Amino acid sequence: MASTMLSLASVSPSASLSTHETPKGKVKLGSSFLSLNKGRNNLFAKTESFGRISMVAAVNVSKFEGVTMAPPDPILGVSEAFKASTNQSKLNLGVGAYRTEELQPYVLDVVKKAENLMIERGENKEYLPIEGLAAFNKVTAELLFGADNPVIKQQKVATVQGLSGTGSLRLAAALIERYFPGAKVLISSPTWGNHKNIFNDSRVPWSEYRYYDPKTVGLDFEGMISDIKAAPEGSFVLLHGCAHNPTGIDPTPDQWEKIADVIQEKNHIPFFDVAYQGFASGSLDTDAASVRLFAARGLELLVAQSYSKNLGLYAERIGAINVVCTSSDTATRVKSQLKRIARPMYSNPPVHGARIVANVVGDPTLFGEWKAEMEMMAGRIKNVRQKLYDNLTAKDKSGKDWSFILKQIGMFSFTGLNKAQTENMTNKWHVYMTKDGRISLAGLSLAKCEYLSDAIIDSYHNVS
Ligand code: PGU
Repeated sequence: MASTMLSLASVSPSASLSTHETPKGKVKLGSSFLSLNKGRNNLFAKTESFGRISMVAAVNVSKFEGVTMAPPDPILGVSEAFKASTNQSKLNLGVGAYRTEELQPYVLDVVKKAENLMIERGENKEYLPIEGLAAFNKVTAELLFGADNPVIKQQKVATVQGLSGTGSLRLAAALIERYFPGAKVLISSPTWGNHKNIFNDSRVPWSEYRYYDPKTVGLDFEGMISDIKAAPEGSFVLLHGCAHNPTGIDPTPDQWEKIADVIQEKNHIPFFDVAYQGFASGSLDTDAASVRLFAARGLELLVAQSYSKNLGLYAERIGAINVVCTSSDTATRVKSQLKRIARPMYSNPPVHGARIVANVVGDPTLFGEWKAEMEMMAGRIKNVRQKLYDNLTAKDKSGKDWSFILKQIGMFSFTGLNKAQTENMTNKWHVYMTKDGRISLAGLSLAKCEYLSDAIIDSYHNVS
């Protein structure tokens, strides 16, 4: 039904809204900016002026007419497509989320015990302080650096609870945008796709450093070093603390030392993303070695942490941002600014996951049980990795060397399949995976390894 309405919106700019054109086609409304698309999506463009009163020919026009359809997320969109499939053989190897051998989600026993403790104690649901739960912030920094680390003892770390790894990275990005205007963040090529979104939305410029070498299916160490060296002095260098996503390839301890050398030489600031502590090697300490190496050099650094994977707390959104400073005084000021950034973003963080982490890490018995469960999860992934390799080697008669799969660590395998091949995996074999060729081995069972091998061999050899 057509409807016509009279609008006073454009009687005169000053009579309705206090607006004015800015050079970039943006209209300032009070102190915020509203982007108005020119042409057909612009509601204002539909306005015809009749002297001081304007007619708007609005034929059931939505105020959101100019909003275009966003593309599906390259990772979480895969889960949506998987859910929509009715095929019996379907396999979700997209998102990095741990499944049991029966391909069911897994809630850790220690998490259930920690939740029971919360009920027994009759914990309330009052707001947390802006910086989060104090008991959580204490244990999370200790877990990362080690309780005896001088940076902890000397209170040089500003720790603020964040909305898991993503939210913690976002807080850090906002801090960089505010206090290091124009500074660039260097990210690995490739990296977890959301890194680019986080820095784009935070208006922090970024560029890539070489990381993966498809020829060796390994680390392009020379390329990495020379790109970090070539970056403007004082850049932030984003590093995956362990279990690099998506490649599953980490620098060796010796290479970490050399990376630290060049970062130090160039006065860069290391910025770690630690989303898999304990999941790479099965040991929390081993997986924190890269971060501790940088801290031991007395460098200032940022570390975002996540408990999505290692405690299976995906939906609880629990993690932290840690900023190691040269003095406790600086750390106090940095923390105050992180709080200031968090307050208008989400006010204060959720309590449930924070209490779980605080209860598990803070209790020696539960902590020991957690380590055993993490080893079990990391062990299951290693078994699946081995079985997949065995099946590929036994079934593929072309002589292709699949041993790179065994060299990769963590939840993922970077198969080297190209976009067309991954599409074959999904369309023909109902194997849901990201288009960069990554598969999450955490979503694979021993029973499904043979089926997956058939799908990979077919896609690899029969699709170019
Ligand atoms: N950093 C890296 C390197 C990650 O791989 C992930 C999760 C995160 C941070 C953030 O995880 P949080 O849940 O916010 O703590 N990556 C997974 C999960 C799906 C996604 O893209 O968020 C993945 O499949 O790559």
